[in-house]
Amino acid sequence: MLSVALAGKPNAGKSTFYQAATMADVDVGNYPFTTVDPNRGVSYVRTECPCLERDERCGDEHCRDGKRYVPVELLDVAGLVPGAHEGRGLGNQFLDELSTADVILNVVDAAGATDAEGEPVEVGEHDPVEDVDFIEEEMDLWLASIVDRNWESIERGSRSPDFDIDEALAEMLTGVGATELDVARTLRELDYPEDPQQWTDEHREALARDIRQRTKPIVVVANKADIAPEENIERLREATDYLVPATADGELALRNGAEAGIVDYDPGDPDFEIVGDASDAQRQGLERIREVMEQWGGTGVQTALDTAVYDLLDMLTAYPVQNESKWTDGQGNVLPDAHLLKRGSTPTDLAYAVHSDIGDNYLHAVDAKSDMRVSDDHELEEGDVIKIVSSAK
Ligand SMILES: Nc1nc2c(ncn2[C@@H]2O[C@H](COP(=O)(O)OP(=O)(O)OP(=O)(O)O)[C@@H](O)[C@H]2O)c(=O)[nH]1
Ligand SMILES: [Mg+2]
Repeated sequence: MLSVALAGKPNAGKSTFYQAATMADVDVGNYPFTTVDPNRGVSYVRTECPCLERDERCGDEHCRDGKRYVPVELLDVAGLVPGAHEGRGLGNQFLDELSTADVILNVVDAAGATDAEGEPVEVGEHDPVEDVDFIEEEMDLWLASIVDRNWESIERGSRSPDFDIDEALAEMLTGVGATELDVARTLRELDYPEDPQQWTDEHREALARDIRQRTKPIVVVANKADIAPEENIERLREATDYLVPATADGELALRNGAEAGIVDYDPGDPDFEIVGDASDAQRQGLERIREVMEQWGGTGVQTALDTAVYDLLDMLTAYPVQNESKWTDGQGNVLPDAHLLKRGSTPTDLAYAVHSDIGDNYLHAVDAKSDMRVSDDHELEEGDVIKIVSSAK
């Protein structure tokens, strides 16, 4: 499963975000290092279900009236402070836990109500833009330290006659979540000596930085938008490529409210409706959340996940079926599976995502929307429904 990790300084709202996005019970507190052991759970990205193109909704458990929720793993780890790569705070342990992540959500306290170490201060006292840069910096230095630690063994390996520097680096870096393709692309960009003895610290840092950008891209979540000065959010937007204003607290209240039957709200909706009995205090709280949602187009929690997966990682959703006219699996379930694939993926890639046997024995594919056979190099599109014909038993 695709893995999204929440990173950020302590007390920024990572666990609140996690709780809202997974509905799991975790510790939340207004002090640094509330979270020590990582939380790992299932959350969802939201897209339009292909069943919207048909007369009837598919009725799948992950589809609510055409709003399709596709599972991803969500990881919530301890807060990160400056110097974490050298072990400050809960540094190293935290960073190692990010190895499996495909994309990072850097949760920032946009209100500036916590200092660099996560201690509470007055709203606006801390500049949240600093929290954007230091996370990248810490992650780069962490990767650089892993490269450093492994360098001796690479040097040792270079004495063997069939030593290949590209292979040696690929072996080391796949350990932190890079694919062979990532490493190949990084090495193509960099200018570096063949002999590991001639590498300088700068070479190693450049390698680490490039691999980090490729394997751990970052969306910045401007959290606590409900109390943040608007100017902070605008400056954050200028300082980063992917920014999503959010109120994790607000999302949590809405999900709890939906569960209790007080509000009608699906994650990612731009608004909600009060449908049950709510006390005056609850109503007031909900109306406050509505104001924030009106300003930013929603609570931002779902948008942050969607931005990370669909925009930054550039993925699409494809739906394998066995029956191309009914869009069902062997048991008659309509659109039972949704797979996230990189844009540019082909039906063969989808076949492998379903099962390696299906991939190995792939024969051809049929686009179930047009009922036409598609070529092997056909690039899948968002919402494609595909029947894979394979000789696998
Ligand atoms: N106003 C406001 N407060 C929030 C929001 N999200 C979280 N908080 C508060 O921020 C504080 C920290 O929340 P946590 O979720 O524990 O933060 P964390 O980043 O997991 O903290 P550590 O585990 O210590 O690193 C708590 O008091 C939350 O209630 C939000 O959207 N708005
Ligand atoms: Mg936490």
